[in-house]
Amino acid sequence: MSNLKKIWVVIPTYNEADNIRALLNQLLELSLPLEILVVDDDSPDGTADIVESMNNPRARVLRRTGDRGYGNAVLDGFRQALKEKADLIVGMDADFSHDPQAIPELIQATHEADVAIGSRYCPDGGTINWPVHRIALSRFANRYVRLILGIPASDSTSGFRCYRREIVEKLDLERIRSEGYSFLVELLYRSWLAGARITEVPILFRDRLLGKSKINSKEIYRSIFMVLWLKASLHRKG
Ligand SMILES: Nc1nc2c(ncn2[C@@H]2O[C@H](COP(=O)(O)OP(=O)(O)O)[C@@H](O)[C@H]2O)c(=O)[nH]1
Ligand SMILES: [Mg+2]
Repeated sequence: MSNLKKIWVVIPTYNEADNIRALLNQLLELSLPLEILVVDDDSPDGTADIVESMNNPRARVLRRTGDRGYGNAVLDGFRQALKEKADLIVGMDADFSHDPQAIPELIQATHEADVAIGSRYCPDGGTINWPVHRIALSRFANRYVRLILGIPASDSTSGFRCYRREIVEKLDLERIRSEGYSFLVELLYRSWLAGARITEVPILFRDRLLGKSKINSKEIYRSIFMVLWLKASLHRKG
């Protein structure tokens, strides 16, 4: 049944020239008919040109210009996937922190769920080589989010997820306010409020070997306030 589904993988990129070709090759080698959309914010290192040079109809690039941003890039990718009739949308990073080999399991999990999260903090999940301050921050963020918003998930900040089309259609994507880290929390919170069944699949998250993280402290502080804003402004219906 699942092989009849149209599955899109949306990968936001900024300066991932060191990773993108190898990642796309791994995705294309999976025995799944994935359609891949790289959403690139005009990376100066030519990430988008690399995707185009691969000349594979299953791996395309959406070039964004203007303000760059992880959240808006993902949203543009999701809009395109909906427009092109994707049944399932997988979101993942380009830096090999999210192992392509976990995708079949994520897809399988959406048989019984609307959102399947590749999770570091459920039983059997974990992180490899991640600096201890990043682990501490991520753990704290997840406990904080759960305490304030009550989303039934142990890893609400993971960007490795598979969504069923029906749940993405229910979200008013234009209304999403956050960028960066809280973007993932907002997307999950809105999904949960819209009635999504959420499930978690354990993953081992590896720190990137090549390229640089784009995290910055301003983003972290903004996210803390954003979670409170979400709590104050959005409520579970019924
Ligand atoms: N299009 C786009 N992608 C971004 C932007 N910032 C980060 N990314 C991508 O989002 C993913 C996660 O970013 P990363 O820097 O690895 O964040 P970290 O894993 O939290 O350190 C990677 O694929 C990045 O290339 C951005 O401003 N625009
Ligand atoms: Mg990363």
